[in-house]
Amino acid sequence: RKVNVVIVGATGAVGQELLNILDERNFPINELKLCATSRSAGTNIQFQGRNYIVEETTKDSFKGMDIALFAGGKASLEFAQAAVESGCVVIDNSSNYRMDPAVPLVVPEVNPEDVKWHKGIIANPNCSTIIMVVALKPIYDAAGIKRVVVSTYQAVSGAGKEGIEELTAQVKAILDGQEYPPNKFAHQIAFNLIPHIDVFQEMDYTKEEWKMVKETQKIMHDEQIKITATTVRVPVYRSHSESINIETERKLTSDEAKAILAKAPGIIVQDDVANKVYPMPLFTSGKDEVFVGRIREDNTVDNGLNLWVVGDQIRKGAATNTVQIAELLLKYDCLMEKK
Ligand code: 2RA
Repeated sequence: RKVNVVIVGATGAVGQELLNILDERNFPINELKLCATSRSAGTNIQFQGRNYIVEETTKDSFKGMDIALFAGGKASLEFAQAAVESGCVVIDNSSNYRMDPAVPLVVPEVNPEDVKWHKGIIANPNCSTIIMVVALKPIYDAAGIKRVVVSTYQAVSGAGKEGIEELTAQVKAILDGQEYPPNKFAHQIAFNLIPHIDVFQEMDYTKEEWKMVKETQKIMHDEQIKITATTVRVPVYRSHSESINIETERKLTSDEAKAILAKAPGIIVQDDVANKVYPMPLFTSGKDEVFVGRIREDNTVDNGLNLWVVGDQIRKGAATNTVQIAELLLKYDCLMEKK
């Protein structure tokens, strides 16, 4: 079956990647519509040899469409309900609906079946959460998880185009002996790292840190997992990295963990320290898998493991995960009646 797809936010980084992934995965599109804010309306975009003119998103943009892919931001607050009323299933990359109990929050390698109970909106989790849960799930299934301590090393592209531009311009300016005051980031990001992503909230944790806690518990259907996170912006263009310490219910040796992770969907194990093989953001960018290495036992607790996990946050952390959810809608035949 071929379906009618509308992308809201088609001109941004995630929107562009959504188009690449729909094309690469040969998603069965009948009609495609590209929408964005009035500022980007009129932009020409090529897709599969055809030219598309980006339209301004309105409440009528969803008539006759089956699936709406929202690239992120505030648009879903304004338009998701109109899309659902038109009989169009929304897959939303923003944080607007993620913690709504009536909205499934889905990572296809972890909780694919949650797609089945959607009532029109399905939320795509935060990028650093997606990358972490893909690696946690096979460990959880094999040995249970009591506690997770995670520190992230997040690329500047997680903060959008301005993040990339600020790093480039600041590096150049500083090498030329010039000043380049921070704008997108709270402090200089060139030759630095910043332990602060998004706003500070309760207990002095950032919103990004709370997302990793709460979204993980919702996706894994387990509010008992204890998670504590420190999220850090680093001067890397693309791919988020995460140092993850896991306390399991039952003992897993590092060899067992390696074997389990190597068989798990969506994961590539890169772990050969004798040959200096481990995942690095420079080499995971542009890929859809989550890369896991430095797999070792934590000998300070009874059942402890350390993992180093890296993934392209614009692909698996956003666009690829969104398109995989759309594929599940077709697989489980759970689109809505068009109105
Ligand atoms: C970041 N998690 O890297 C965000 C993007 N969603 O800033």
